[in-house]
Amino acid sequence: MSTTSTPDVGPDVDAVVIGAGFGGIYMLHKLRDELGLSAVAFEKGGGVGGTWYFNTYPGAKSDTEGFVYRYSFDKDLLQEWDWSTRYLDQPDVLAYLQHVVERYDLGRDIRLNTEVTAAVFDEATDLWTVTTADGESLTSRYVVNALGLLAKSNIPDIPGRDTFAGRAVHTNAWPADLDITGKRVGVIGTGSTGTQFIVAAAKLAGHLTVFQRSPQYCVPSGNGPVDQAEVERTKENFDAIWEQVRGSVVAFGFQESGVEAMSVSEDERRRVFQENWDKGNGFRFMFGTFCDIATNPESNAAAAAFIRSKIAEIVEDPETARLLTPTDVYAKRPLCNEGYYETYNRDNVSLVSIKDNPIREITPKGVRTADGVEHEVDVLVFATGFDAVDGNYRAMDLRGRGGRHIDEHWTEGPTSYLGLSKAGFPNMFMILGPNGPFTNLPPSIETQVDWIGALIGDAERDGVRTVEPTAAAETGWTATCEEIANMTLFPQAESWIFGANIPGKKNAVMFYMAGIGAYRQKLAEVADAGYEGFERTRSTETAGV
Ligand code: FAD
Ligand code: NA7
Repeated sequence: MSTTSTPDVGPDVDAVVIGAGFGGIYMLHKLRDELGLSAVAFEKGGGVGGTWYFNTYPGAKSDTEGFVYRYSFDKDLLQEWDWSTRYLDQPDVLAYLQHVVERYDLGRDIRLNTEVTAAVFDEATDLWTVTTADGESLTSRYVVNALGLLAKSNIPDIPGRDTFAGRAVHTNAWPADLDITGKRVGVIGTGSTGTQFIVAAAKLAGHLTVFQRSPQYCVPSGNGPVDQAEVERTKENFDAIWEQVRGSVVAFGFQESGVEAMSVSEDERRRVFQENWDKGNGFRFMFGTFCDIATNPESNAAAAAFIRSKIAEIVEDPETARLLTPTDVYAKRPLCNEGYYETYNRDNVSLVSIKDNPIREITPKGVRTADGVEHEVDVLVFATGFDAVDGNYRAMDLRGRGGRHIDEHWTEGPTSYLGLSKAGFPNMFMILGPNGPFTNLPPSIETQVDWIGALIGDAERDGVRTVEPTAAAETGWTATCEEIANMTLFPQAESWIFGANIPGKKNAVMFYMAGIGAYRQKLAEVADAGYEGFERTRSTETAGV
């Protein structure tokens, strides 16, 4: 550890947290209530909850089963908070997060409606200056970004977009006063959000027109009511459940399979696929059936063929079935839903394949496709996803050492050390930063918050002035993530996981795909080795501590 003799200018607060979703809420609690630091969180939304504050579109819900889509750090809260459906509807998750904020009285240190526009590190003082959209600035020793990895909306720049005379909305900014009952609704996008919206909107809209770019592999979610007896049984088992989750791969609360798909007979494969189709859940279908669906092309093709056979069985109109049937690799974030393909059997739903018949323009009345047809709608919904992972970082004037903007560091795509720190950005941390784990996210968020909290706690105890990863450590972690990702089939599918959904975005590995268990082990090893890969400085004033 080196020492510096920079002057000790007092900060306004010890720590700033940016964002008040699952990540920011727990981070604020950790810093303030467990580490005893002064901390403030800035949130650009008008309420806490992040994803669950903004995504209020019809059908919005978790696709992780509710019993593991929550925090695990508070055992009393686990026993107190009930659920009544297998997946959590958006209002339920929002109410839960609001409850957590109230439970720990975090609201007094959360500034809502406050967007951070800049966070700049000053090498003379070793402090961050954080500036908000209303021009206010404050200094802090630590900055933790909890900006969300699926939080910066992607709204494609389709010609005529601004001429539409009806309501045009992105699902991540659903207006409270928008009721689609009886209306003519168009939706662009058939990802996780789009499929949720389509199933729900079909039951409300007068007519629903789906503009589909890519057909999707979607399995049933198995959603339905959960009775109180099952809730109580789960509560009794929570210790074992969380232990399993933390040691697993995808952290979805089921045991991943250890069996290779091609090691069993075709009949047995079909039986296992059917069994998991009946149980429901996208991650279960991809990781709970066989261990190599996401890695072995032959196994992947078998799973894909099974789903295709289901589409053929379910969808009544052969041409609609053909358009809904994917032919590519099954390697996007796996989708699940209740009755997605069945929805296309409804009279009030029509499908337009914009791969074959592209959107030419948006008109005042609706959407015109290449065949000249103008699809008239009252409401046009962009379920077009997010500038994922690094989008919200680049949106800020975020500068580390030497005044270098984060974009200058991330010319080849976003990188990090361990998904939570960045070389050249001292005392700055990230929750769900680039190359963090690809899992059910709350357990990974908790893992990162706990680890960052321990690192900051140790730094405080040891009189550390700055802590940041070395460039070599970051390069090593990036190489590890690339190596692991390239062992999977995910890079072969065009999706947000690698940035392929944003025109002009550099395709890059953005996740650590070895699972939460391996990730937690790596974090433990780094900490046990005295925060291997991190450089720490101490001020002369505290050097003797
Ligand atoms: P977020 O909840 O995105 O919060 C980030 C916050 O930072 C936002 O409130 C944002 O306003 C704020 N912010 C960003 N930039 C600034 C700034 N410059 N200044 C001030 N504030 C800022 N994950 C799962 O694991 N399972 C699921 O079932 C699941 N379902 C999902 C369903 C939907 C519809 C969506 C969109 C995502 C889903 N996700 C799911 C991913 C989900 O985002 C995470 O599970 C989790 O909610 C992320 O929490 P977070 O705090 O990291 O980010
Ligand atoms: P996704 O998964 O990125 O899906 C976005 C959808 O929008 C997808 O079907 C895209 O087509 C489509 N899209 C995107 N841009 C365009 C343009 N320009 N034209 C037509 N269609 C377009 O985002 P989601 O919100 O559904 O899900 C993101 C995550 O959030 C999800 O995994 C959950 O964790 C919650 P494509 O299929 O790429 O051809």
